[in-house]
Amino acid sequence: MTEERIHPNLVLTRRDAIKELRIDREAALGALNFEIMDALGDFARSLADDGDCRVLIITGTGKGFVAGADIAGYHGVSQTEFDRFQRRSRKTFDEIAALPQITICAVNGYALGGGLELALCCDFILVSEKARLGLPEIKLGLLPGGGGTQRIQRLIGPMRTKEILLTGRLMQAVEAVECGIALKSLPCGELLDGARELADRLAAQAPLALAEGKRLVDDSIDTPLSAGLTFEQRVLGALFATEDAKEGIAAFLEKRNPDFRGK
Ligand code: CO8
Repeated sequence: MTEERIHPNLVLTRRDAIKELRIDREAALGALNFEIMDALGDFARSLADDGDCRVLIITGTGKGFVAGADIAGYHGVSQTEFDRFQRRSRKTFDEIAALPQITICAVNGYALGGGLELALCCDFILVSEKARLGLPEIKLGLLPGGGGTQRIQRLIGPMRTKEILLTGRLMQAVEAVECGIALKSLPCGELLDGARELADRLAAQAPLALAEGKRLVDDSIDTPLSAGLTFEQRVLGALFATEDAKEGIAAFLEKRNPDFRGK
């Protein structure tokens, strides 16, 4: 396990094919300023080219995962600067959502505004029992700008989205699981172990099938069913030709664990 501080507020750990990114800005409950958003974008771009990493865990520090955009940092900025941040955050969040790696967000505390939007860019959200999730921008006279009105409704539907968005209330962990935002809720001290356990199970799968499976499901959101079904069969056909598929089938028949190589 190696640990590296890639930015004053971002700590990166690597264990085999799994990377863990911890947002470390406890004094502001993980709030995202321009610099952290830039650094997250740089990190996502470099990770996209890292063929050795198959799973990314994103988590926070203390009682905040990310309590949103840095309100103090944006207070008084010009409209131009504000618009630049919006474009930047859109790009960063899109880059995280498009990562070929499987992404797990381990929400340790407050995931509000941009924090919930960041979590929604991940494939899996696990929450600690103390986590609180919400889109409270309306209380500032604003609305979300990082996908909050869009990505969340694909999980919970338009009516629940409007209720969360338009009241700005915070959800408890149990509600986030019940409504489908989060996969499961864990006691605080078990959150990271739970995320690592899931990461291990994912990282053990055939790498090409893992990445293609994620892409098939994600792309289906914008694809008509017939085109999605055709694409699914093309992907399966291409996977059938891989060395990993031959290895997986041989390992099953020989009653042994497969040794997948990502080829
Ligand atoms: N930005 C900057 N600092 C923050 C943020 C934030 N989003 N959230 C918390 N902090 C800081 C607090 O100011 C405080 O700092 P200090 O100790 O120096 O006073 C510290 O973190 C601890 O916070 P609290 O004392 O408030 O802790 P509590 O446990 O009492 O409350 C809450 C926790 C409920 C999370 C509370 O801090 C809160 O409501 N935070 C704001 C949440 C929020 O509104 N998030 C959405 C932000 S808006 C957004 O994401 C998109 C629009 C961006 C436009 C901004 C234009 C100005």
